Amino acid sequence: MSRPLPTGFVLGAATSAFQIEGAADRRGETIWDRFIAQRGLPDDGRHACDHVDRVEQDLDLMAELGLEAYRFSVAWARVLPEGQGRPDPRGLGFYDRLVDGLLERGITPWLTLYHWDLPQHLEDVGGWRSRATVGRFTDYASLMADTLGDRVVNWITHNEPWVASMLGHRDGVFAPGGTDMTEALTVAHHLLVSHGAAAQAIRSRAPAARIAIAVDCRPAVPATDREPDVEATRHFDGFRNRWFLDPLFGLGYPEDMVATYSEQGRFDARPDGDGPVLEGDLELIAQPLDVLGLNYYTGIRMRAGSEEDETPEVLPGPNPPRGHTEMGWAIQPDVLHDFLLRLMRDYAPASVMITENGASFSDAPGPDGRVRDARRIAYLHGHLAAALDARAAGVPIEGHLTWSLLDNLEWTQGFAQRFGIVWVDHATQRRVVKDSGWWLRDAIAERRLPEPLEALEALEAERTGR
Ligand code: IFM
Repeated sequence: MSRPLPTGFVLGAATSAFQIEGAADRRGETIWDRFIAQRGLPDDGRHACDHVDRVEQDLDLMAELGLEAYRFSVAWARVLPEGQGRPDPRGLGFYDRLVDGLLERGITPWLTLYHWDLPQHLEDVGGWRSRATVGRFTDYASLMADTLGDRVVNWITHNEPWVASMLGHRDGVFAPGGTDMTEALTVAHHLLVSHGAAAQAIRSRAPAARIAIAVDCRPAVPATDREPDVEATRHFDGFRNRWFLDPLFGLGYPEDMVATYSEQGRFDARPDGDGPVLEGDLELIAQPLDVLGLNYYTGIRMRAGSEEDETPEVLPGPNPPRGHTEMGWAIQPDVLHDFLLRLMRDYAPASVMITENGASFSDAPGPDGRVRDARRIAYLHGHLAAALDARAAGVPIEGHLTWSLLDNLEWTQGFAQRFGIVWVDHATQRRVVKDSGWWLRDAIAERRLPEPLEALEALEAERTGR
C-alpha cells in the first residue's frame, strides 16, 4: 500500500555550487580548487556538471520532475571573486536568473550561502581560523540578501559546519587540509558566530526571510552496553552533534565537552578568555532559528577507543554489501526516525527540513537507456517513510530534499560516487533521469510514496507502453 503524503509536506532535491557549477574560469579560486590541485586528485570542479552553462536545461529537468523545492548553494567566489570587495555582476546575474527560473517554474528556492568553498584569497589571510572571516561572511550574506532577498525566503547560512571544521582543519582530508584540533574548534566557533551574524544581516534586509542552518548529524549507538562503549557514544555525540546543536539552540557549548577540551588545552569557552569566544558570541550564535536543516545519511555504532573517529565499517566502492551504499554507509532509516524524535525532545525546533538525504549507487544506463537504480528508490522510500512516522509522532518536519539532483563531484571521491536522481555522463554532460527521479516525480504528482516494487513495475509499463 502506498502511503499518502501529508498536505504541505514538500519534496525536492539539493545540490551545491562547487559540485555542479563548473565555469571555474568565471569565478575566483576557492580552497577546494587549490586542495584538489595540491593533492593531485583526478576529478576537479573546473567543469563539474557544467551547470552554469546548462542552467536552463537543468531548470527544465527540475520542472519535468515536478520538484517543489530546490536547494542550491551560492559560490561565494563567483559573486565576490576575492571573497570581499567588488562584486562580479556576472556571478550575481547567474543567481538572479537561477532564482527567477525556479520561481517561474513554481519551485521554491532554498539558498545555502556556504557549502565549503571559501574563496582562496580569504584562506590566504587566515580563512575561518581568523575572526575577520566572520565579518567577510556577514558582508557576503548582506550582498546576497540585497540581491535576492525580495525573492528568496529560505536562507541556509552554513552547510555541515562539522565537516568544514573537523574534516577540513583537524583530519586534513578536506580543504583546506589543516590537521590541528585546536584550530578546528576555533574554526567551528567562527562558523557558528558567522551563522548568527549572517542571520541578523539577512533579517534586517529581508524581513520575511526564514533562517536555517544545515547540520550533518551522525547519531551514535553503543556497540555493546558495556560502560566504556556507552561513554564513548556520549563523547562522540558531544563531538559530532551536541557541539553544534547545543549553542544553536541557546544551551551554550556542552559542559562535558568543554571540560574535556579545556583539560586538553584545546578550547577555552570563557568569553574573552584564551580561546576564540568573545563576549556576546553565544547570544549571537543562538539567533532564533526558523528551520533546522538536517542532513542525514547514516548512523554509527560506537566502541570505546574510537570516540572521535567515524570510519565506516564497510569500505567505499562499487558493489557494497547489502544494507550499505557505495560510500560504505549503513542504510538505517530507523536511526533517522529516532534521531528526529530526539531532536524534538532535546531542542524543540520550530521546524525541521531534511536538507540532504540520499544514497550513492553507480547504476548506469542499460541498453535501453534506462537507469534502474532500485536500491536508491528503496533508500528514499525507507527514509521518507521514517521521516513521515516521526512527523506523525509530532516532529514538525516540513519536507525532504534528496541529495542529489545530479550525479556530481563528490569532493575527494570525484565523479566515482553517484548520488544523483539524474545520471550525468561527465564526458558529454548528457543527463538521464534515473528510475529514482521518476519515482520522486510520481510521489510529488500523486501525493503519495509509491511502493518501490509497484513503482518499478509501473515504470516498466510506462516505458514499454504496456
Ligand atoms: O556530497 C556531500 C554534500 O556536499 C554534503 N553532504 C554529504 C554529501 C554526500 O557525501
